[in-house]
Amino acid sequence: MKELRVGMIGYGFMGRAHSNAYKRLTDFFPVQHRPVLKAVCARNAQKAKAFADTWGYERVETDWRRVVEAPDIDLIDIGSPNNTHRDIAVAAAKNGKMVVCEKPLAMNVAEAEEMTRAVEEAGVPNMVWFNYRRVPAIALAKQLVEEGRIGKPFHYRATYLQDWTISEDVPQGGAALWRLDADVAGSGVTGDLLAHSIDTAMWLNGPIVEVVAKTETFVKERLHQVTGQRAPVRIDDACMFLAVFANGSMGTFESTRYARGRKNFNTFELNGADGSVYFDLEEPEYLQFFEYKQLQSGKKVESHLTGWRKIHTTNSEHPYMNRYWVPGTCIGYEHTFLNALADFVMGIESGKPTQPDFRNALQTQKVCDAVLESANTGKWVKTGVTL
Ligand code: SOE
Repeated sequence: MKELRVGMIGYGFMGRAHSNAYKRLTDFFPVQHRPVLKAVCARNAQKAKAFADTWGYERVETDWRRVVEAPDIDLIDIGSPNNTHRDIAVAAAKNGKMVVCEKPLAMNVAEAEEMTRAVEEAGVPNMVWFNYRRVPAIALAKQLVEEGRIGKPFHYRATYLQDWTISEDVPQGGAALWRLDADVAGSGVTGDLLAHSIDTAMWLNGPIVEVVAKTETFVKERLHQVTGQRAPVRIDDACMFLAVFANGSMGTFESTRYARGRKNFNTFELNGADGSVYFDLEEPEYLQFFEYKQLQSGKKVESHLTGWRKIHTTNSEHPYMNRYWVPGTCIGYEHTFLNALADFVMGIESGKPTQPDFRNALQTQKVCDAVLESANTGKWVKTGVTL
């Protein structure tokens, strides 16, 4: 077994999700690399120490530069806020480290391009943690598309709804709430939630070539946790956009943090000539599939039996499930990160890099930027996606 020595930047929600994946990797997947949790880095030494003690990191750093330059680290994991991604990724690549980065890849396309150039010039393995691709039901949807079971696609429909910022008393900025601060997050729901929807959509249905969007900021001013002052809110609280795919199909995307009762409601439906698939993260182990058949072995199908199938994706033949438990038992949110890490490590070992890498995630960034530009201008915007 080779060691995969990890330097983790950030200790929040994603630091935990990724750390869990490193710790469980070799328990579930037959890989040749054993992750070693070398260092965790955060500006707050006390919090980083508590994190290191909980998750088993060997040491704590407060300056990320020391981690990306450390000779005993192979892989830099960027789980810190969005405005730190570019500098850390570029420096890590220059130091010859592998880089795995939380989504969205960057604050904007210019940064994402610089990061992509840096990892490609350095020739280092890289990945963006778009974890929902690794939900077995979503990976099964991809398989059905590739098997030609959806046929010519017409419509793609995605929603990503949450409700945690409805109260005007929620501050912006600082620990846990940097997602509301445009200077740190880059955007609101577009980069945070729609980036997931766009990544899934383009994975299943190909490039999005043109968009028109509308955004809204419902609460115009919030207390800023860092400055202690009330300040204008500059992120998009909600975003809806229409999309045209390169294959000629049409898409609608809706995201908000103001859908009372919706905590992490991430759904999509793809409708084609021969079938449709529907997924809802509130029922994560199910993929719904409608198969349209007129003739079967020359005989008319029994049309009174046609209908949606709700496939419980927990059998060993379903994506990733042969690594886990017996049929009928399900896996959870944390396993999507474990599956992503396993794909990344198997990609290094096989020499066939896993997706989405930085170049692939750059395409999602292009769509996000086009959506925000369209929301500003009110016009259709070409994305320039080159998948
Ligand atoms: C935001 O609330 C958030 O934590 C996103 O940042 C994650 O990417 C998403 O998966 C869950 O919601």
